[in-house]
Amino acid sequence: MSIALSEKEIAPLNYFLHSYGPASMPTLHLGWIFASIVVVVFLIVAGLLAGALLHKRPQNSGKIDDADKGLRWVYIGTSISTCLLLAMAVYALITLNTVARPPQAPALTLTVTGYDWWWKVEYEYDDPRLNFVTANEIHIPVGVPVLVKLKSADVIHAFWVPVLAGKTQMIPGLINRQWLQADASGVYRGECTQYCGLQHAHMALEVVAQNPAEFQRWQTAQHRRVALSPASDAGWKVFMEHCSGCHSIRGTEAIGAHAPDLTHLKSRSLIAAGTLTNTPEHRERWITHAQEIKPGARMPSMVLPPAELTALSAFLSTLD
Ligand code: HEC
Ligand SMILES: [Cu+2]
Repeated sequence: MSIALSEKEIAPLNYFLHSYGPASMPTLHLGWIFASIVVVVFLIVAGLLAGALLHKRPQNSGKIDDADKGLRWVYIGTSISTCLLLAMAVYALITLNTVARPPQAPALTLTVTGYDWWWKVEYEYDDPRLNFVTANEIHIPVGVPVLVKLKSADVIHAFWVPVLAGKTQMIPGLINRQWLQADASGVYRGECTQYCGLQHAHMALEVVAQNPAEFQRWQTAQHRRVALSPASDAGWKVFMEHCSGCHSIRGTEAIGAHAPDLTHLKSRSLIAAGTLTNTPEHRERWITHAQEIKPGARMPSMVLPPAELTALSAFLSTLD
């Protein structure tokens, strides 16, 4: 039920056929066992019904014994289905308990906050100087549990990476918890699964599970601060003027807090929560046509003179 993936391969989404970790495997089994029981029960009931319809009822002898015989089957049938339902309830509760907590202490804790319509991802460390923020793309080391604290900045969202774990709501004012673990490296797609407004369908995320060395390399790159030459950089000036009110770049004066952090924008493979691949052309199109690409998104389409757009685009390409 889990096929080996290469580092960059995207895992199949079908969570009824695939599971890539211990937070989702027990529910996959539960789903199949329940589905099988339901089918068997249906076949038995349908068979009995067909039998009753086709069977010619014998002349009623009027004997009290015959009625008793019929009642006996009612008792037997009721007892069997009651026991079966109880067993299913116990199995469901055991499964819930199994997936509620990770089998070992989480190797990493991160906070994911849902916004209309993107995800903020915060990595926190004992030394707060190492903390960093990214968006829409979560990197985790393979084979270890990761605890995800879930928050919302506006309405109710829900965090779901189907082949890694069940879904959990993100409720304003509450911090919910969810753990996930990927047992194969690769890319796992997630979606918001609580209707949250116009662009709910364009609120995807990617979980990138990497072997420890790869993950370490990514983490070190995220810790790095951006080296800027602000005075001379025309693109940086455009950014400060038009973008820094919403977007931040760590270690600079751009500290806008209600839009994706762009410190290492180029390290992400998609932009606008899975809407476009992260190429220079798409970044430019997004800046000038955000409202056509994702109508209602909390970023306006920006009208910039061509020279400014070129400078800005060159500047964004340095954010790796
Ligand atoms: C009014 C606030 C606001 C302004 C001003 C703004 N943005 Fe945005 N930007 C956002 C929001 C909100 C998103 C997330 C949209 C979404 O995915 O739904 C976003 C997304 C982006 C993304 C995609 C990031 C990712 O990882 O998905 C890029 C790149 C970007 N903006 C660049 C810019 C640039 C460059 C400017 C200035 C020319 C700018 N933005 C101005 C609010 C803003
Ligand atoms: Cu949603």
